Amino acid sequence: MSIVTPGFKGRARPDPSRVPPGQYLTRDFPVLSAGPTPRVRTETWQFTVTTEAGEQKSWSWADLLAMPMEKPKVDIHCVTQWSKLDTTWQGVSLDNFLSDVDTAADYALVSSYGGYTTNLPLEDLLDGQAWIVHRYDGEELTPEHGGPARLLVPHLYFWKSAKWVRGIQLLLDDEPGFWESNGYHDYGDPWREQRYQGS
Ligand SMILES: Nc1nc2c(c(=O)[nH]1)N[C@H]1C(S)=C(S)[C@@H](COP(=O)(O)O)O[C@H]1N2
Ligand SMILES: [Mo]
Repeated sequence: MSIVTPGFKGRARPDPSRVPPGQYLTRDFPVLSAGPTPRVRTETWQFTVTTEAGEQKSWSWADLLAMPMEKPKVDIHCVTQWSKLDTTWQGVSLDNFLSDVDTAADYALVSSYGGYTTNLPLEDLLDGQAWIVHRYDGEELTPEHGGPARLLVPHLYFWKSAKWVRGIQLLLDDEPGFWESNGYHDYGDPWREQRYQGS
């Protein structure tokens, strides 16, 4: 008996249940940054949630490390068409930061050290769908990939996963972030190929 893999040509064949349309699989981890990598020290790192009323709540690095840790294993999909399966992270679910916040907001604008921003509906950050992660593949998250900590929202294109995350502004009205102001789709669902505005 022989094991035959039809059509195998040395490149991982995309499994359509795991890999969204128009994506290919990669084993390495490309770095995509719109500007220089900011060097953020954990001693001064803060993560701040600001409500539409201007109320703020901040967490230090020590606060973050004391929160319930999860180890999400997720598939990620970049709009430039690479996908990576079963990536392993460690961090804190956004539910821990947002559940006690008094807000009527439907939208969130995430901001990063270095000035990057990205927007998404608040509900996409809740119910175990998003994390602040500080470890990748069993190691500290490197600065190139967003260390000391980044957002991870794997069900949307990876540009929504802000590196060097600094805070979240809760908003009553949607406000486009950096790429969303430059032609990328407002929502960015990889399964519906929402790459660019109008798609
Ligand atoms: N702060 C910040 N976050 C960012 C970006 C960026 O330029 N700045 N690029 C986004 C894009 S387009 C992608 S595909 C992913 C890339 O993450 P990686 O470099 O770890 O692969 O980060 C996203 N988060
Ligand atoms: Mo991207």
